[in-house]
Amino acid sequence: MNRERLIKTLQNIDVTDKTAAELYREISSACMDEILSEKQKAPARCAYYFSVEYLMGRMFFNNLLALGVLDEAREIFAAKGFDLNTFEDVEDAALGNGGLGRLAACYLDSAANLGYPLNGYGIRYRYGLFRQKFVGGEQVEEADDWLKIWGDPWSIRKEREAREVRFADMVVIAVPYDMPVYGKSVNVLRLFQAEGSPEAEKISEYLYPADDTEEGKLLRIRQEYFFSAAAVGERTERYVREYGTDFGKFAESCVFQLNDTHAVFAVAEFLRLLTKVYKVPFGRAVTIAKKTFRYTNHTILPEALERWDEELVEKILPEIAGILKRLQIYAAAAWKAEGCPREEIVRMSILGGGKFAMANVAVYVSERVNGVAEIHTKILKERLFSAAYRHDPDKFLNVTNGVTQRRWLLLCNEELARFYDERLGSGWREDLSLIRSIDCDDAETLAAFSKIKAEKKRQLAAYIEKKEGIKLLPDAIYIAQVKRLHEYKRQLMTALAILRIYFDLKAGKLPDFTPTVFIFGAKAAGSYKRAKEIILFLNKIAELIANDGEVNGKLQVVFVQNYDVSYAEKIIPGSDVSLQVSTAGFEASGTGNMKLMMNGAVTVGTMDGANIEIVERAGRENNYIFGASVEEINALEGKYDPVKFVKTHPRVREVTDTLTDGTFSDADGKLKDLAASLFEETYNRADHYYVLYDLLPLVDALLKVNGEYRDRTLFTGKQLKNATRSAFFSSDRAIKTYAEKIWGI
Ligand code: 26V
Repeated sequence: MNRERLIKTLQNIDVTDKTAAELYREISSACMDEILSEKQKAPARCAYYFSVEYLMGRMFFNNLLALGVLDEAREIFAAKGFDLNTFEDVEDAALGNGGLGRLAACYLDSAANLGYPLNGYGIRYRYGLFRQKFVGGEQVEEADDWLKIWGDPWSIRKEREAREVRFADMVVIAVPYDMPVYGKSVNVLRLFQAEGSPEAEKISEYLYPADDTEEGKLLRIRQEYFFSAAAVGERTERYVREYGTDFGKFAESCVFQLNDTHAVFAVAEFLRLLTKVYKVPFGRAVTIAKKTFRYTNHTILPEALERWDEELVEKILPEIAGILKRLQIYAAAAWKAEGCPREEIVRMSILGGGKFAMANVAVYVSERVNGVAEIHTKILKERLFSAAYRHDPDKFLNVTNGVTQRRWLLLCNEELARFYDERLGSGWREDLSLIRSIDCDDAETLAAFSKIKAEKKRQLAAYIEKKEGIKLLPDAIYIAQVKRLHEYKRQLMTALAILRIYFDLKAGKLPDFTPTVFIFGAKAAGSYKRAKEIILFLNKIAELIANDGEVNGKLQVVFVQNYDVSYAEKIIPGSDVSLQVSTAGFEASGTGNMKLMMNGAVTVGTMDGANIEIVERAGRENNYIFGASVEEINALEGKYDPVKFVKTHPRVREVTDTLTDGTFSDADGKLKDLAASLFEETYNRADHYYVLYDLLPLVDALLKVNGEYRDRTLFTGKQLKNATRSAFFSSDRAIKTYAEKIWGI
């Protein structure tokens, strides 16, 4: 890439009479030309990341930053009378729904920036995660037509590399779209689009189509096999062209990383190609697969662990079903020969109760299996995969997640980046661990940091006013809970805590209360009724408080619409406090917690996921840990009765009563259903996630924050300590660990 040439091209772009979209495409394609001019020699060994989700967000600013032309481009176009910030309206590439997909994007960013050969495989969905609006406080979903206005100048269609993927009832064309990931190396995210017939096109139409019907399940299986088979097909073909059909060196040339179980059909497809097409004996093919695959688990929630009906797979992929059954027989024989107890063999089984256990396939075939935070990996070893762990302990390891500081600090918080530049020079931009040396007790440093936080809060307030038409309270504490909406993440607990504070304020029990704004951002899966009810409840609380002249100068709740990567880039730098309140044991890691820490928010959180490692590094005294630990939660099992619990805890009872006592209008019983989730056995035990049990400790933690915030020096010091101790949570560290300990690249 030739920086001077690119600058010259940018200078020569004429802005007159062009729409923003035209300019966007012109500038982007000038950058693409430079990126693609880079001649790369193919490395001897590559890692491939298999993921159904990539939450890339906006590529424009990220790529200009990576090319080292962002600041100059801003100036060049400003001089022509065009503000590059116009492109803040560009649609996110939201081909994912949460942490799993954003992690994939952070990892691609880090690998390219560190020069590791890591390429991604996935699906080019026609529509990304739905766009969210609120109507009468309820979530309404709209199709995310992400290509409509701005197009996709950051990918190239590779027509000639299209390939066929065969199902029993249809042949689908997988057309690759390559998105270069620019850094020290130029890697590729290759997304396949399904074509060939209207039926075929459905496969890459939507991310996570509802799978509550047989038709929906079949579509999901098709999606998973579609991209896995296209990817494995091209890798094996490429290998055969270079090395022939022996496959003895296959695992030396590539390693396949399974991001959760969504690409586990790649294992079966790999075995199918080797045995059926290239005539490799089954046992030898399994041995090669075992050196090729790696698996990362991202959740222990039983409902999220994929188990596909044998019958369904049989119906559209008979050969694949056959291979998986053969693998079950092969693995069971091996386990038996090695003296595994029967009970353990059952627990590790690939096929059981008429279903394929995709996680068990992944664990069996992978050379390495990892969890995404210390506590999560411990749970994998002791509970979810305990049989496999006993059988093969060396297979398991932890790699705590990380986030890229290029997007989550340099791009979204230029002010903080400059603060580090002024004190450390620019070396920290390459080696984030250098920020640890900032003196957090120095008065001038604290004042400078405090000014930055205030400025980011002001920017956030302006953004929310523009987007939502809501003015945030000025000079308030900004507390953010931004993440997927799920019962285990306990947004409902925060809602009840806010009501508790609201009642106490009204009763005059909190005379010194510093004005506080709670900012929520979350999408609820379209079919997840309860999650949608929680959104509605929070919106009703927001309205109740906003209309109450007694408290609306002290307390405010804002639930922003359509939370996405770009919204996160505003909320995260502008928040004082990060809410990470999942039931201990349920949040595998969390990554929003890391982004908020990196931007100097203190954590109000439970001892769950990466929160544990965050407070270990930032100091428990600089954060607000509350609630039951994993051990306490385990000990409560079978003993906790929320109905009895509220009888002895009137301060809890008072707020849960609002769900049923007419405080809020609830003609269709949506809030009543939330009460049922807490007090009745429905699809889960009553209060399955211990919302009521941890509620008052959360209120106490929030009030402690509120009190300590008044000592501005003390509180700013805590924030700065969090920011400057966040280097461990860089995805650069995580990717180095994957490269060294898992991939060998
Ligand atoms: C998926 C589903 C789909 C069916 C309904 C319930 C449900 C619940 C959870 C999930 C999540 C699947 C995997 C996932 O996104 N895990 C997230 O991965 C992040 C990156 O490792 C991690 O930080 C989050 O803690 C973890 O939830």
